Amino acid sequence: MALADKTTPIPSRAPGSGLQPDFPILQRQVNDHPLVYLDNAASSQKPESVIDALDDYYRNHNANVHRGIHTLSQEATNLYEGARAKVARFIGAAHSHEIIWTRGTTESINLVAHSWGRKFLRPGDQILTTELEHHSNIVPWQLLAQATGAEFKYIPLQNDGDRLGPEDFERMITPRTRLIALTQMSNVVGTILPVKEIAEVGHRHGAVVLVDGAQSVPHMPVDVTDLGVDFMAFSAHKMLGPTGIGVLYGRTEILETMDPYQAGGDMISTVSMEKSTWNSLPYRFEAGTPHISGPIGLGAAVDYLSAVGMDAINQHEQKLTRYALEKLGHISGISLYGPEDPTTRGAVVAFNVGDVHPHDIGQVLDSYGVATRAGHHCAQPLMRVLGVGSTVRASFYLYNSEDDVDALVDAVTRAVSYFSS
Ligand code: 7TS
Repeated sequence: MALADKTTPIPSRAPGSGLQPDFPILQRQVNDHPLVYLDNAASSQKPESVIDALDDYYRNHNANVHRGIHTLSQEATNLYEGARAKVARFIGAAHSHEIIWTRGTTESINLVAHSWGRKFLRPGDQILTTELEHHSNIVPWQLLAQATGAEFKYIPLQNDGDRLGPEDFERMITPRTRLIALTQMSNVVGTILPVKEIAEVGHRHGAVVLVDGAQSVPHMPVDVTDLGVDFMAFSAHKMLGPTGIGVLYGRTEILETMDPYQAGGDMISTVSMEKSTWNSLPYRFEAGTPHISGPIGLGAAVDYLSAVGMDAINQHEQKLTRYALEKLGHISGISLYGPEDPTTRGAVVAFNVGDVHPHDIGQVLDSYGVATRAGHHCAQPLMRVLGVGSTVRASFYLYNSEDDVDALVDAVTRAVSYFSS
């Protein structure tokens, strides 16, 4: 059976430039320069092993899952469900059925807003979030509040370096707070929030706790059971996996109480023209033919990340972030945002230089092959706290090295001299 277990083990290696040969795209030239890919918070690159897993599925095992008794369908099902078990282990979930496949973080959060929120929230109930969030962890709750009469509340930031803690949630929580929705790591300033302590506050007051793990799960060890959270949402494409697939982790006891998200095939147990009943977990939330190759690719990504080791990845990224903050800090006129202590932030560095527009900086960086992102990063409330409309953002991953940081600093220095001349 378990075809998934036949995948070739990936030899363990240290993070850094030594991994770059595993990523075909990193061999590219961009604008006559070697590509320096520093837009990992938006999406990561894919190793050969992930590309191979997708290729192998379509070449050798392609069929619909859960419904055929023929060999291909059984192989596809084994690969697909094997990936669910891998992801469950990767995040410390107690059961595979607590892993629900979605299109990504955004859909995972919308699923909870729809299937849990619309069923359980009443007028006057409260949803509590923070000013640090990505739009995906703000707008679904605003819509839910409008639909149910619940109140949308958030913890404001005093400044961009604020590391919100349990005491901030303790101050804002009330007996009517039904949900706390917070990020584990900011996609703009990198702030890491102490989710375990915050979840403890939420639960003591009877609230359900949802964590946006889009930036944390790819970059640090995350154990949902140890953290004690009720929901965790994340996206495969930010952790070496394919686009179009993501995860909603949910605690069994809560998932069991929720209504389906979408209706159709696979999510039902019985259907008559009068009434339908729902399938067991996780299929109740997975209507229709799923994205079969997506989880298989994510499973291969999890194998790769595990072989390198999440602790090693996290330490490597902290080292790069410290180095980048120090070197960028020497550029005259630069404003760096976020916590100063690199141990309390992820590998994301947002900055502006004087009053040069971030898009202009980003374009010059691209002309040197350095890929960053410029914009509001889907975090407009946080931009207001920073007092800007947008920033440049460099974000690192396991295959980046100090040489990449040097290339960034060099290109920013050239951009600054270009715009000040
Ligand atoms: N939450 C956080 C913290 C994110 O960083 C993102 C994507 C999302 C949610 C949404 O994830 P999706 O996969 O559903 O789109 N962040 C970014 C970014 O920072 N730049 O591009 C996408």
